[in-house]
Amino acid sequence: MKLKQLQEKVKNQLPPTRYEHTLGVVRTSEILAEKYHVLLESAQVAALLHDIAKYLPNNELEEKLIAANEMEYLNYSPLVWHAPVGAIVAQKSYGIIDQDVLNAIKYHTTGRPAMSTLEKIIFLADYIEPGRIQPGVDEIRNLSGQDLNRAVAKTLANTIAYLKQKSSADIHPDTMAAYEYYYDYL
Ligand code: DGI
Ligand code: FE
Ligand code: FE
Ligand code: FE
Repeated sequence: MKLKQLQEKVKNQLPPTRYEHTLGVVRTSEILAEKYHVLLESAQVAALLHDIAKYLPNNELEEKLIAANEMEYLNYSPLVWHAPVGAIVAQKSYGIIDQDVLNAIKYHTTGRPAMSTLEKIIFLADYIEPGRIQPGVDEIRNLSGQDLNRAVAKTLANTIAYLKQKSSADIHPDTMAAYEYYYDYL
């Protein structure tokens, strides 16, 4: 499928505000891909599809996780389920076979230790795209242009602090493991 066709299909699948967010992630990923020498097309496809499962009802997300043998996610917040399911949908319904692209979608919410450059780009672009206004986002926008690992470390620190303050007890272990891995870059 050509990028324009893919974009049309995604547009028809998402509410307008989420599609706007997605286009913000695409643009941000393009800039980072150029800067950090990642294949532009991989960044565009991963960004376009990263939230493709965001509006599936929880019972459908649950079904898809079980069918794909990814039950561990069910022990954690439903807010993270759309990421692994997004990778499943990208493969099954969009014919994506590039494992790096699929991983970038799968880990865009939690992160994980030792991410590929593409994974880091999607993880960060999701956090810093122009529509985002959370506290500290400008610092991470600046860091993203200087040092990807440091930007990832800071994003994980901010996300964990935010989740703890919301008293979300069940922070996903990939998020914690990623934080431990990237902590030295802070
Ligand atoms: O889908 P988006 O809104 O674009 O962004 P996202 O995929 O990064 O989702 C982030 C939401 O997930 C945010 O509200 C925080 C929440 N969340 C819940 N549990 C966890 C979590 N995020 C991380 N990183 N780790 C968790 O364990
Ligand atoms: Fe998401
Ligand atoms: Fe995110
Ligand atoms: Fe997103």
